[in-house]
Amino acid sequence: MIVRVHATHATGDSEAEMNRAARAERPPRRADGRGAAIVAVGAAVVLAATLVLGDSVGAVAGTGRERPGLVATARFVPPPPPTGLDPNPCLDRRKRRQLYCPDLVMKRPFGLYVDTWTKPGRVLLRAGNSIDNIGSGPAELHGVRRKASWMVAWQRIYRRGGGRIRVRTRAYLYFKRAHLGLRWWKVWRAARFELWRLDRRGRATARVRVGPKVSYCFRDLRRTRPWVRRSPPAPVYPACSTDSSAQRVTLGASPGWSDIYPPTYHEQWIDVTGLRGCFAYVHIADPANSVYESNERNNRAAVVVRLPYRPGPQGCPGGKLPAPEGPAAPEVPPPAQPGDGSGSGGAY
Ligand SMILES: [Ca+2]
Ligand SMILES: [Ca+2]
Repeated sequence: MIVRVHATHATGDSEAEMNRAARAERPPRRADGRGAAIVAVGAAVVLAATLVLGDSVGAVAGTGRERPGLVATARFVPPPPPTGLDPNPCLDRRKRRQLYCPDLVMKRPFGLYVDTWTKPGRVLLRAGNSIDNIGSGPAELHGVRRKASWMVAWQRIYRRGGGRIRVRTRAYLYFKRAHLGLRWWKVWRAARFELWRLDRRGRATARVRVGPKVSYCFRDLRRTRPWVRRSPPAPVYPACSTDSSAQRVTLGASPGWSDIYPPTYHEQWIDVTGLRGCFAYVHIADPANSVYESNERNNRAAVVVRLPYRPGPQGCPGGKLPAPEGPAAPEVPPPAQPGDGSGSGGAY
């Protein structure tokens, strides 16, 4: 399968950054138990540093205890890989007949422009994105607080006969600092920006850069496809929560509605410094498969750009991306492992 990229002239918390933070913050394991002492000292240092900076801490690493109304501001450590995953019932012919399943798609990146001031010395190519739900049911995630900055989330899928089911996907909600200088409860790894180099025939040959932004708050911002069946006339999922004391948060995107992020928003860019030639600028919805959908292979959209970027005709062949990698999550749940973030006080 080839995904055609529209030749045209034409939204941070990267996973790499998270992983670096995790490596930096994880204390070395000691057989003599000194690791625990390091954790305690580290937690005290984080708490002190944060208080000095005027921010607040909701949970001290290692205690697992929350203080309502306060929020961790230290660099966070990602949760362990989720275990106990359910299979995707929306890809099961028999089961999906009983369900209203979501189907996320990504609009083509829009509003591209060069930004040389956000990161002095670097060239950022910004673009807006829009995550749309064209399925028959909402993409709804219900998070339950486990750590200061994290919630484990379950997906709710509504039954055609009434009621709903709950499935464990790879979803986590993250209390992320973003636009307006506020923290928002967002879906971690809800989308990803990628830049692919194109050959002379317009075929994508290598992924050369990724953008920093991966967290988005699902919401009903605009009803862009009112013709979609079961599209509610009014928003069901309003603006995302900034409540630092929230213990439960529900995020979602209704059928026919879009969650839209302008190119000016926080981390809506890919660093294209030093690159020349033709590339596909790709936006991917739900790259980690946090949301089970009726179609997992239509989540990408792209435009072709020539770098250094200038608006107008790009003079590049239409791009062809390699086939999607398929569902990001295995359809058969992996065996359970200790340390699952869905348990109480997951170890991170
Ligand atoms: Ca989809
Ligand atoms: Ca998905």
